Amino acid sequence: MATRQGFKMKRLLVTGSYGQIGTELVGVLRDKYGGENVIATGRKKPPEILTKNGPYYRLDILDENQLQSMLVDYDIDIVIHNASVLSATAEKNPQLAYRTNVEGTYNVMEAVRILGLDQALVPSSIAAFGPSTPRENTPNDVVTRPTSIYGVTKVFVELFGEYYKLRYNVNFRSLRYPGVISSEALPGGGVTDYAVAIFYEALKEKKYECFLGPDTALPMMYMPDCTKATIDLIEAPEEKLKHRTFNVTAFSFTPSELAEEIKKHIPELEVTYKPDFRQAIADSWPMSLDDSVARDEWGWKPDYDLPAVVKDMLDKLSAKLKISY
Ligand code: AKB
Repeated sequence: MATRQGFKMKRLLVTGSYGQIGTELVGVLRDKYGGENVIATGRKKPPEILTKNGPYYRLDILDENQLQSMLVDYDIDIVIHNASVLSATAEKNPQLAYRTNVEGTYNVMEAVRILGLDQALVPSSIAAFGPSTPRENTPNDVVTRPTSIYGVTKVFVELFGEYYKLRYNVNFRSLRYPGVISSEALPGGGVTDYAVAIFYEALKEKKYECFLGPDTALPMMYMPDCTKATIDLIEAPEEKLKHRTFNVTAFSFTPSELAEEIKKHIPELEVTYKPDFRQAIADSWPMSLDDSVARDEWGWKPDYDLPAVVKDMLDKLSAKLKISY
């Protein structure tokens, strides 16, 4: 087993690792903790990026015996439970969202409790908020009464994790991720997916039809900030944490503001708007977040602003798609 200065390196298991966040998070974790110390898992055949520097295993998060055996067999200390059905897909199949997001989280928390593991990090989302939450500069500790099934499952994650901390002293930690913009894996089934799709279409077609209206502001961040926030929270000293669940954000923008920023590089881009069922979900979420609790307790601070994200996304995707701009 890999050691650093004579100490056992932490071993981590990531569920849902082929998802938008997992795909990049696993690589960053492996750079930090060593390839063999980060076990990527999921239900599908993984992309090469997840198998080249470390192990990947098939794991069904609803199979609690398989989960517990794997945690024992690989001597895992920390579970990052990313497997989740996202907002738009969840709305189409609430029963699937319940099973994956609620029962999956139950299985993870139980395994961490029974086996006495060091930590469970289970992401939440801006979807935990709802129409009765103040939508501007939404505080960390405020009413959470979501109207989407995805949001309902994320409130469960937060409250169940915090209950396990209180009742069993399980080291539960959670981030309320905003929309995440990324160049490696496509997001799968969220309301904020437009903020990635628009880059592909801008490069390929020079036009994009957005499923949200032009003025729909949502909190967002770039993937390098998302992976940084995740690792910083995992590593935050326990004595500094007064909360277990944290708002994190980098900036907010509307589809038309994002389009304007992309047009600075691709002036021909034409964006049209045809809101669908995802609009109502977006309208129930915060427009901007107050993440001062994360900043105060564990030093959260994003590195990327919107112009930097747009430039970096266009550079990365134009190389990947072999389309110059
Ligand atoms: C989604 O749109 O469902 C996710 C999220 C904000 O949690 N990206």
